[in-house]
Amino acid sequence: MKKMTCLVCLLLAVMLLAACGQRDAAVQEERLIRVGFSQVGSESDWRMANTASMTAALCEENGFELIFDNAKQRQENQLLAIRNFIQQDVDYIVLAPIAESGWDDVLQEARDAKIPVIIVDRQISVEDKSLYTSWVGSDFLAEGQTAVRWLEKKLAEEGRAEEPLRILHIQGTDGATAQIMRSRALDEAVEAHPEWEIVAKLPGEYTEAKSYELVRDFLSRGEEIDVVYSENDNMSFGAIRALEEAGIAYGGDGGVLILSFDAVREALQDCLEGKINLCVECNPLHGPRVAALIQQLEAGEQPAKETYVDETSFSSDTLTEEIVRARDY
Ligand code: GZL
Ligand code: ZN
Repeated sequence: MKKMTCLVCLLLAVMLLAACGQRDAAVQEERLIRVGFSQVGSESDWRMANTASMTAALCEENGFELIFDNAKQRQENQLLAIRNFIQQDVDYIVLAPIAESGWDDVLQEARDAKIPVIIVDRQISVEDKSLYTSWVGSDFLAEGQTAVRWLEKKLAEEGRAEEPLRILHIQGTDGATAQIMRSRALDEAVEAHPEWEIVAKLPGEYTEAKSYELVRDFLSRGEEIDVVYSENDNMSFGAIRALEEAGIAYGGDGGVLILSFDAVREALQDCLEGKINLCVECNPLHGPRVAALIQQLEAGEQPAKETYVDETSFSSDTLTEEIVRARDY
């Protein structure tokens, strides 16, 4: 009898262990990867598209629990968000940095807490590059060079090469990689073309409202311009509003040439209608790449340190209705 009782106990114990194992596996299965994402803000159409892409990819169905923070274009809010993520002991921190500098201390705190950090979009400049695991974003210098090459070609086609050229430069948020590099491309071009002149650099902070105010005030001084080099589409929309109010022709033949960055749908529509001459694409759809990077890390793999996204450009002679309609942002 005694033997029988021991056998039944043994059987029960084995069944119990198996059940726990399954439960653990199920729990393991269900355990979501907790990601804290610090986003710059909601300053532009591009930024909204980037947020949509990130939140769609880092969703529960894909195995993630996303903790999202909108820093409203203030770095101190991003530092606070990252410290909160560390307090909450997330599995990963994703940072879309507003500017390149100021991250060394907070990323050291993340490393002390053994939380890997992934950077998206703009870059960061830190003493120790091992403070972040990986970066996904654009080659902003190449974007700027695309715009400059297009301008040189346009001027040559119009027989205006080597003629004096007055450029109004509307810059994005100071210290953002997109601003630094798109500006560098223009500055290098002005170096190469002594007949080109940047008549003003306006700090548009990537917003339509700020750009409109600055361009309106600039134009009220009566200075003539030939080109607007605008470091994102929303600032181009603001500049266009100011040009229209001042009764200055733009976009088409003989008007002020408008070069813009991001290539969001509204800008492509303006390009199709001959209001914007060139839209240089900046791809905001980083969500799937970041999700894949995290899955690689979960699988114990070492992802690439830097991943550049593919980008192109559009001008009124290459754009079609279909391209604009197909644009999902
Ligand atoms: C570029 C991104 C810039 C966009 C702007 O990757 O950082 O910030 O060009 C956005 O539209 O505000
Ligand atoms: Zn020249």
